[in-house]
Amino acid sequence: MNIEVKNKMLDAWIREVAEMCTPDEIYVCNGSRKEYDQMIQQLLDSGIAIPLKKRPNSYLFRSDPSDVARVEDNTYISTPSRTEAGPTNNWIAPDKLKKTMKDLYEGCMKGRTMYVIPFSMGPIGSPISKIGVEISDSPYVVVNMHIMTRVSDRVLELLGTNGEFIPCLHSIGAPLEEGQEDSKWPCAPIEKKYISHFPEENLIWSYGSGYGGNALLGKKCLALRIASAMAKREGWMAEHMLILRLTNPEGKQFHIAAAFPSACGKTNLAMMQPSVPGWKCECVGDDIAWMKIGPDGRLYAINPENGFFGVAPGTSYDTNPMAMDTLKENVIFTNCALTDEGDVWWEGIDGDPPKHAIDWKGNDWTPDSTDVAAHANARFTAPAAQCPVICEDWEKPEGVPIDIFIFGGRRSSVVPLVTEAYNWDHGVFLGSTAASETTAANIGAVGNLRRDPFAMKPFCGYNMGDYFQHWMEMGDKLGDKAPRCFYVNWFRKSEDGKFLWPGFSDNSRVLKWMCERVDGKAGAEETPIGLLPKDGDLDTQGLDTSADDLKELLKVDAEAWKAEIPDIENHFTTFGDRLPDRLKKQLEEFRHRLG
Ligand code: TSX
Ligand code: MN
Repeated sequence: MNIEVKNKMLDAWIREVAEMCTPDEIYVCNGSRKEYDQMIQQLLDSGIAIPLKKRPNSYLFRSDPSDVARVEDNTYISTPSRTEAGPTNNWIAPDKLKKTMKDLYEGCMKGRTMYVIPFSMGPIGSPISKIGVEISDSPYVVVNMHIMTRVSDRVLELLGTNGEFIPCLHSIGAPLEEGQEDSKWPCAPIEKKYISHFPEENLIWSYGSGYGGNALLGKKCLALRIASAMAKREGWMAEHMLILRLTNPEGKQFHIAAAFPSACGKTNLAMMQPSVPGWKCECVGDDIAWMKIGPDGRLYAINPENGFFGVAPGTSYDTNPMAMDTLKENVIFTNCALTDEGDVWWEGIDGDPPKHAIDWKGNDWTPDSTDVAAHANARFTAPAAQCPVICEDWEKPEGVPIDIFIFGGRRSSVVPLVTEAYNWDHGVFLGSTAASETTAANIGAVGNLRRDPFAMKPFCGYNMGDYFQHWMEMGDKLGDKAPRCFYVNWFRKSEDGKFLWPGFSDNSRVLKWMCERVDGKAGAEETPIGLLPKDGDLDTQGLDTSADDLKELLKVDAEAWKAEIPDIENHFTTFGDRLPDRLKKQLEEFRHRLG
């Protein structure tokens, strides 16, 4: 071990893990630039990292083709009873799961270095931040954690001798026998992959995968699954939400937190630049919001992350110019294609495809190839501070005051461009029934409706019925200081299959209406589904959408909504007696309004 660890719990845990996993060496990280450079050099020397000539200090990694995404079927919320995990989570009893995983962890770091990574989720020392320590045998995890979290020796100082931290144990599950040659992306087969959470003891155990949310345990595992369970117990919120600041021409600021399921362009919205003259938009975060009620009774949000771990395919100067400018240097790319000029490439990036490239599997690729060049879940890992429109207050320890919650989904029909909830309970109803049609990018048949309440289905660390109740109780505490709730759908299509709304920068028109609603300046019309902008309420100046298309975008078809009720009922039934009565009441009132 390279340093002496003063925190007693941490020191004991490191020794215990080392005894179980039997690594060749132990290295405690300090988060320095020098450490990052050394780790990268080691990854370059072993041929695992590929330097990119076109982007300073940027590297491409290729994962094993079997290890390309989060493994939801192997993800567990291990509470004493199955009911505490609820119907949306896989469950194995803690004793049984720990026994299985201890057998896997036995000797699993043989031939490797065990890295101890102390990190802070949120600005170091912020009252809303939490400290975690990840133990991992993957140097790829170390460099990604450097970007995505605040890895620092200051975290160890802050911990002192008795401070608390969230232990996150990770192994790729590929011990090296003496003389055995290592592969470029060692990992375990799918049946040995486990992403386990023990919310009762704030503990994370991950085994067998080196990819993304399976391995960078500060993100989905700590900041969402474990944090959501802590938030429930402690009276705050850990949400799968982007955070942005809108400033109107008079200089008034509005802070928005928005939850969307995958394939809705959350990162694009987080960095969106308004088309409405005089309005300014800045990014606070693109994925996770931790929110606490402040001394003034309002809800304050921080982004617990330090970087963006974004989907590369589809990202371009057209869809997200601010992300493209974030990616110019100091970036880790995973499973993108490599061009002959030494740059990365992916489907949907600007310009013509290269005549030749190396695809994400390391094979030759040309535009005639039947396979994609970049994997659909190829990623960039980039420092948030590099985003040209990062909000100057993004690291403010007390966070930013949230005025507006947005829920949404991807629907080709039925759901209008925007709806405002009548009140908090109605807003919780909209969040709890959020749904997206599946696209080619996510698994399952294309066009199926998938409910993803609050975009938290894969990320809620306890019974989702109780989570809905927690939302209700937060509303009670916030009272008239609660954020206003809205539901959006950028993806409604015309009968001939064309997107009705231009989206992207023009979404600022919808956000402007929301801000003006908060300010009491914009009108709205009562409909059975909620409040909608009526003629003239939405700023459509300079927009070339036809009046007919605008009408179609804001149409409420009561019959089509009535046809959705059985699916909502089914969805609610899955939560059994954990479904809050206040949501049952919302459904009854909705039914009644539809007539
Ligand atoms: O991210 C998207 N947003 C949010 C942007 C701030 N996307 C991409 C989704 C995949 C991740 C969108 N796609 C959006 C959107 O608002 N809207 C659409 C649908 C659409 C696609 C292309 C066009 C228009 C709408 N193009 C033209 O009309 C030229
Ligand atoms: Mn996410």
